[in-house]
Amino acid sequence: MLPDAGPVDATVTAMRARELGRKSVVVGDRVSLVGDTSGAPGALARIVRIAERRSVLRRTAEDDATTAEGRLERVVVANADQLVIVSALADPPPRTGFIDRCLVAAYDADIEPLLCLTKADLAGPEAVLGYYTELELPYVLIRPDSDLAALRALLAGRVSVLVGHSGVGKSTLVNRLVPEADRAVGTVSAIGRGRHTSTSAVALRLPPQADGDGDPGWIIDTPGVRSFGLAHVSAESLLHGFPDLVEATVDCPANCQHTAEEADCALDAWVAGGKADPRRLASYRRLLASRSGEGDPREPERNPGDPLAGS
Ligand SMILES: Nc1nc2c(ncn2[C@@H]2O[C@H](COP(=O)(O)OP(=O)(O)OP(=O)(O)O)[C@@H](O)[C@H]2O)c(=O)[nH]1
Ligand SMILES: [Mg+2]
Repeated sequence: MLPDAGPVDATVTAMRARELGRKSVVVGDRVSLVGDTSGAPGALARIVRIAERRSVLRRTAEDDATTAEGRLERVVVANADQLVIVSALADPPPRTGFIDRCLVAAYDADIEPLLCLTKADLAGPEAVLGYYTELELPYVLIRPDSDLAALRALLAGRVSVLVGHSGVGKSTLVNRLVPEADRAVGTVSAIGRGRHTSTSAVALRLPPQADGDGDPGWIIDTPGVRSFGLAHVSAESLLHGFPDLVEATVDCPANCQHTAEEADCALDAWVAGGKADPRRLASYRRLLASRSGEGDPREPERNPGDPLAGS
């Protein structure tokens, strides 16, 4: 918006101006427009400037920075304040390895995480929550008939982006939060994988809250992802996704890589002393290994103890 244009509350169709060069505009970007910003049918404006981004959530297709796919970095959204990690408790089953990856991405992008456990009518949250006991990770439980007031309060005043596997219920939730959103909702096939019903990210303004006139916030629905590649995150930053482990590493020898092969890595004693869950250390080391090409690429995000797909 140009300074002299004044505020306009309309849905405006705009195209990228040539002067933007190769810079891409992503969902969540704040942009300056020129031309017809009336929002009238057929009106077309031009995007001439992208404002500096407050946060950038990225992912790579794969973990491997040595391959073309792995280096292909996608900006998922700009300017998000909160990463809502959506995981179904069943159908498809939760994958703590995937949640761990999202946590790494959130801390790396300086976006606050919120764990959103859907399909609580199908299975209980105990196993997933038990795994994150030491993290003080905020969470909400969603079932088809659940009251969304607590979630609305957590979304108020912020830009939140939903991420999760296909079929976990992101669009279903968006439709409940924003009744006029009309996001397409899919079915989950017998093997527990959704069919990627949503194909692009969309930001929607949340309706005003019943009890106040504050900013209700924005919610961004995204297409389901199979994995959350972290090739763009340095090995050191990976650890920030594991705040329950990070404290231990002050006792590590210089240049400790924190892998299972490091004889004196302080993380082993930390876990043996009951300071953190051994499954979290295993997950961290699995992530480290996947980035050096040693992990199992077929199931990068399943941790032992997660329920098995289809069983
Ligand atoms: N039992 C149960 N089913 C749910 C719940 N939430 C969503 N579903 C169902 O799960 C299926 C998939 O929901 P979607 O909202 O399309 O999932 P999505 O995460 O948007 O999937 P993609 O767009 O492919 O990423 C639909 O059949 C929903 O009706 C829930 O809380 N309980
Ligand atoms: Mg969807």
